Amino acid sequence: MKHHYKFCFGPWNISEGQDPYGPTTRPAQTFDWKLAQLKKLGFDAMMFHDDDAVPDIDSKSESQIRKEAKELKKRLDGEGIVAEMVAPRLWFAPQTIDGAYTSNDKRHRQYAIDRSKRCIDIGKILGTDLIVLWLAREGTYIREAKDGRRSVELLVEAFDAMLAYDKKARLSIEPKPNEPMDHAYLPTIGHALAIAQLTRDPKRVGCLIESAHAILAGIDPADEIDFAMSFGKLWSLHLNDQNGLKYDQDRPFGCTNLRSAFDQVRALERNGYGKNGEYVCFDVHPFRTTKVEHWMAHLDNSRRTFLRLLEKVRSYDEKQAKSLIANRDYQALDQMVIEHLLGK
Ligand code: XUL
Ligand code: MN
Repeated sequence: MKHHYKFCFGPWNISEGQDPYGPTTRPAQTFDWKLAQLKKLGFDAMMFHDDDAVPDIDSKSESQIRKEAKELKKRLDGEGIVAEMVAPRLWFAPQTIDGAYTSNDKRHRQYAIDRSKRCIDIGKILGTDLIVLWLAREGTYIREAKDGRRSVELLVEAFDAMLAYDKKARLSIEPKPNEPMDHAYLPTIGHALAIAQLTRDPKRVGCLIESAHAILAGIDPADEIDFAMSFGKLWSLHLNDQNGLKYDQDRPFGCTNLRSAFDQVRALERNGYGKNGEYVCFDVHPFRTTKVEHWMAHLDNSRRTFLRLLEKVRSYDEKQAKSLIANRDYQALDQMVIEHLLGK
């Protein structure tokens, strides 16, 4: 089947199986090994955190960071792999314990902005203008610990500092309602696109939808796609799945709710996602129980499921659906979708 979609994942999607209750279950692998897997599976691009690109970034000078980013760019070019985005990892350092851009400590807020600038430098060298912001610790554990109104101002100040630093950079906010925080300040795409309007250049502030994050917010991921794309603001995508309201599971795409996955692919198709060069990324993790020899299956399977669902979207009987809708026979429409997905 002919299609225009290009696929992507990040090095953290080849996780080693550690969870809060136990150690790793698979051996560490080199970055070169991960790159080789990406090529072997027919993926086109890799997404990076700033410290995936330049490890131990906080201990390095600006010139050292640039030097290492240039070396990485050479390796990627050698393999024919594109860097889709770079994201500042603002949730590991001691300076981000109480939040990054919204920390109550001014010096820590400055650390977050400085580090974001280094992230933009890396993106520039790797050839991407897309900076993804998963705002992990921008929220509260204790509601009264921060002033919500002030936090919105601080977020806008930080985004403005990034937009001013590089006139080409685009910020793609990845909302998630909780985990690690009790409540995050930007829990949904509506929040992301609304705060974009307060920045110095709203045209350069868009979003990234992750299926599981929408599910955690109790929202339909396909509706989030239609909403973001109505504004022309869906610049990246983390497809995966999530079984209800629990920890962020990053399950393979479609593995829990196939029908919702079908609806997501249908929304992407009707909005022409990918036609401006956007990538379909899978933010999925192998299960803790996964054996070394099956390590890449969750990524391969997510891509296979996406392509199988694309066939289902393209062979969906739109005419029949239209006539059932005109007759308000949603019972039959419901069954038609189920039988289409089940196949003959
Ligand atoms: C966290 C998450 C992150 C971002 C990148 O839930 O999805 O991996 O996608 O920082
Ligand atoms: Mn994600």
